[in-house]
Amino acid sequence: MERPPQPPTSASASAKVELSGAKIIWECLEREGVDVVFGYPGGTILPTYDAMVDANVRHVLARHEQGATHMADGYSRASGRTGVVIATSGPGATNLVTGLATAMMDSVPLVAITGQVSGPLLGTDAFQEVDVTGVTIPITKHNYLVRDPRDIAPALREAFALARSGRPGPVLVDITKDAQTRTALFDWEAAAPRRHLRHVPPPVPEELLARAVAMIQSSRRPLILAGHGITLSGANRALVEFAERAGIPVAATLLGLDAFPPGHPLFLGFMGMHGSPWTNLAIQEADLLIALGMRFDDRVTGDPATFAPHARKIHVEIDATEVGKNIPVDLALLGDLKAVLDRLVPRTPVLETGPWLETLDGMKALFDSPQWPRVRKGEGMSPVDVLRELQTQAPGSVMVSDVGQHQMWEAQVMRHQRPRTLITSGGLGTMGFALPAAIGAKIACPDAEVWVVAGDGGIQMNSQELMTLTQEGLKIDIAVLNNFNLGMVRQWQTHFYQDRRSASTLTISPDFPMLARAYGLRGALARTPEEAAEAIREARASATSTLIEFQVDPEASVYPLIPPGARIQDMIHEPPS
Ligand SMILES: Cc1ncc(C[n+]2csc(CCOP(=O)(O)OP(=O)(O)O)c2C)c(N)n1
Repeated sequence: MERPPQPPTSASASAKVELSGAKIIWECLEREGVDVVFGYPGGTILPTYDAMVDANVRHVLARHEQGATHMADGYSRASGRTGVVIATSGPGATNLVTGLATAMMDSVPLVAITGQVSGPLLGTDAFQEVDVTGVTIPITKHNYLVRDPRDIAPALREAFALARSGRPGPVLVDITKDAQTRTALFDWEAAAPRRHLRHVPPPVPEELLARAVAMIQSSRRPLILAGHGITLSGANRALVEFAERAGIPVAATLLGLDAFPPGHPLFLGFMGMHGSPWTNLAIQEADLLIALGMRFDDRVTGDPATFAPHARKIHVEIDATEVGKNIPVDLALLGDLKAVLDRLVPRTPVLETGPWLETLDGMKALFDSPQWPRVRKGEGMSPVDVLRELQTQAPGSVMVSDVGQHQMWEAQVMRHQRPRTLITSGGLGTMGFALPAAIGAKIACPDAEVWVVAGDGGIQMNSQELMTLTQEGLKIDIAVLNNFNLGMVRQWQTHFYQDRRSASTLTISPDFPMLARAYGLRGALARTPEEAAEAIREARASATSTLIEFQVDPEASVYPLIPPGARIQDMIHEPPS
């Protein structure tokens, strides 16, 4: 959430002044260009909240620290800036855990600032003491425990630099209460970060680029696998140039779906467990995979031993630890994706991929139709039809989806026209993510039309943030696909547990439209396609945010489905008979 470098604030740029640690925190945030933070106060962070009164930063008071973290995350994903979340010690800090893990898995730059009990109390099991740096080591890029006000500025500056450098991610800075109240000489210049420079790999050697070019040159059936790294590095345009120049088709991961224009003739679409069959079969037929900013996770590969058996693999990746982790590769180009592509594109040969593209067209024709993706013709409204209607009426919206069947249908049906218009928890699969993330996204992009797509299960996980939405005067519309089930769990029970339903039926839920109204939104109910179309029209026309409950077929399942760990060719196309 950084603005361009700011003019000096209360402490002048060059002068070194004695300030409380709390004031130093806000000085640093302002100088980092932060204009909004998401948070929730409490005892050990009170000095910082007190100093906030004089700071020039918007604070969004969430209703739960998890919500605040997802808001900062959504803000970052929608804008490319670093999100900031603030919480108190103990339960406030532990409530950040799911949000930090979500951001870590999806490489989202965040800075979390937590209050901690005063230095003399550390290790005494003091009231609301928890070792949050210990708790968050595996789910942050780095974290700090700051006990001395002199260390606040260096820690925060380094935290911002680390969060956005190399592979982005969350960084937590835990600051004791007495470090916030004591004073120190604030010296912005002297606090400049140095360590983060280690995280940027050196430029790719020319000879490795030449090897990549040779591999591309000799390929007849090349395929690009586009991941989240494309958008994170701003390589969207470079990707289009690369694909067009060489005539290489592009498949996308869930988080790569908005990385490449969906209507482009070279776009093959969604790969992986619920990806389109032709995209997955293309992977199995390819003789060269060029993986760009993606990490071959298990939802993409299925059984790694049988994944892309005929393909040599080039992996362009900024994080060396990802290379060869899940799938062995033949060549790794380590570095910022845009920097690598900018050098690779002019060297890329023009390939004769016509026959390969014709083969792919043939494969696509076998499956693709206006009815794809298929859901059973069952009781009630088809969830896919609801999303098609949303696509027709609100193309180009920022779609923020939760986790479950609706997330997969959203990915299959909606066309994400521009980078940063699909926001979803891909790696951690965090239910309850969408509503707060949408609040952050809307604050980042106030002129965008923003939609939440959630299930009846997930919307209940952070529904308290409906209050934050109204409090901030935001216009966000919410589509709850109510299938009266934890649908994805029910679907797995159907396929993998002989349809024995265990704790997957939501026998009782709140009256969703009434719940929306209780929080100051409009509420609407749609049970038929006609009602759905009308409800979407009315929601878009209204200045007030609307939550629409779409009651959909409880038994609809997402197809295709590659069973976890199975071979791509074992994909299931329809319900068990
Ligand atoms: C926090 C969390 N808890 C549990 C899960 C496991 N899980 C994945 S999908 C799902 C069901 C989601 O149900 P709902 O929100 O109604 O969406 P639907 O699948 O019906 O579209 C569950 C419980 C999860 N992903 N996240």
